[in-house]
Amino acid sequence: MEFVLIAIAILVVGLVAGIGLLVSAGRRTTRLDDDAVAGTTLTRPRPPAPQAPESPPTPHGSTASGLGLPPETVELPPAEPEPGLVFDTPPPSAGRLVRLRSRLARSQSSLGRGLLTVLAREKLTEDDWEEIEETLLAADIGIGATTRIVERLRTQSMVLATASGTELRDLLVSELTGVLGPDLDRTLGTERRDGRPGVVLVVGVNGAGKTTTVGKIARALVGDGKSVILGAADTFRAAAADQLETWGERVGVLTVRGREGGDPASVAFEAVRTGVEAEVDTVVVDTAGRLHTKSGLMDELGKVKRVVEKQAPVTEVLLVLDATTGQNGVVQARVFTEAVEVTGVVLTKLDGTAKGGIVVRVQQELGIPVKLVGLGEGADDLAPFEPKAFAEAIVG
Ligand SMILES: Nc1nc2c(ncn2[C@@H]2O[C@H](COP(=O)(O)OP(=O)(O)OP(=O)(O)O)[C@@H](O)[C@H]2O)c(=O)[nH]1
Ligand SMILES: [Mg+2]
Repeated sequence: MEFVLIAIAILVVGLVAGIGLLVSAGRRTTRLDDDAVAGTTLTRPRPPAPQAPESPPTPHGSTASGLGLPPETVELPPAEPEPGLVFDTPPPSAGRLVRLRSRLARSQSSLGRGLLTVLAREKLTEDDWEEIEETLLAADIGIGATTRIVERLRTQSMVLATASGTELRDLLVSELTGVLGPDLDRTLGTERRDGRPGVVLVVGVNGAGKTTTVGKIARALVGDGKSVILGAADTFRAAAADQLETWGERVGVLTVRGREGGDPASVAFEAVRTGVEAEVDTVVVDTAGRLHTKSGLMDELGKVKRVVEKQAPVTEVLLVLDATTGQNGVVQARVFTEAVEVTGVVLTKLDGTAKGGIVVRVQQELGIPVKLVGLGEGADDLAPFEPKAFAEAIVG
């Protein structure tokens, strides 16, 4: 009996030690230098799982010298996967808008169905045209685009009178697509250029969805077979870096972070430097949305961009906008466009609003293309924006 008890005790101790080892292998943070000015640390991601051949090539290793401090070699993820550790395998980004179209159900019911009901009436009166105009304005499409759509539909009213339900729908989709800027260049600047990684800087007011979007972009890039490094340049709150690191760890992506209150430009610089040395495809940098003063934040963003460009040109500046904030959000956004040269807009939380037309207004008022749309809190609920697929989704 005693033998049996001793044997069980030995087994339990062995098991606990084994689990401990496995957990510590999953998450490792290497502090580059305790006295580093920026307190920058690198969190090593777990290696890619053997069953995910489409995972990005892992960086080869890099030296992380801290800022002006003696270089210290930091090993990035080993080429050989450690057994038992599995990463998420995100789906590729293509075709996501179509897959997520049901998320726009609120917009669908207020815009698509509303318009189709009126357009299907036998003879359209002035009151009907007013109703169409009001429906478009209520969806936040903006006065310019609304006028254009109504005028174009009116000139086609002879056609409308005899059109079938499907024909009406197609007509509406084509008019909406027309005001969504179908010819704008929405390519994301994530590719390597001149032997250096693409650098994506993500800015926006607090709560807009920046960190979530950076995480989702990293996943989408990994899903598309790219290698990625994240920079947690929101040093305003320590939790922000933790949040980002968690996103990265799930897909085996390295996060470069600094200490709370540290210099965001230093962290961004380190992230891009690490990306250059590791020869990754893309470095995505998250920034703070809040500072004590607005001008302080804008100065800081300008500095982050300038400092990063000592390593590699910033290939994309994404402004994250919360679609549910309407006009207010657009006004706030202008401040950012003055501080940094914004090249694309990410419109988040489109799943939470009936005003899908905000895409049109944002583009027209800021003169910057919407490149990505956030359609939920799920890890892969971010889609490249495609005007026709979007128009089809909101018409229903
Ligand atoms: N429904 C929905 N929620 C979203 C979307 N994108 C982000 N969110 C949520 O919005 C909240 C704020 O997102 P964060 O990514 O932390 O926002 P942030 O801009 O980084 O905020 P700060 O770091 O405080 O400036 C989180 O609860 C996200 O889950 C989206 O497309 N749809
Ligand atoms: Mg954040």
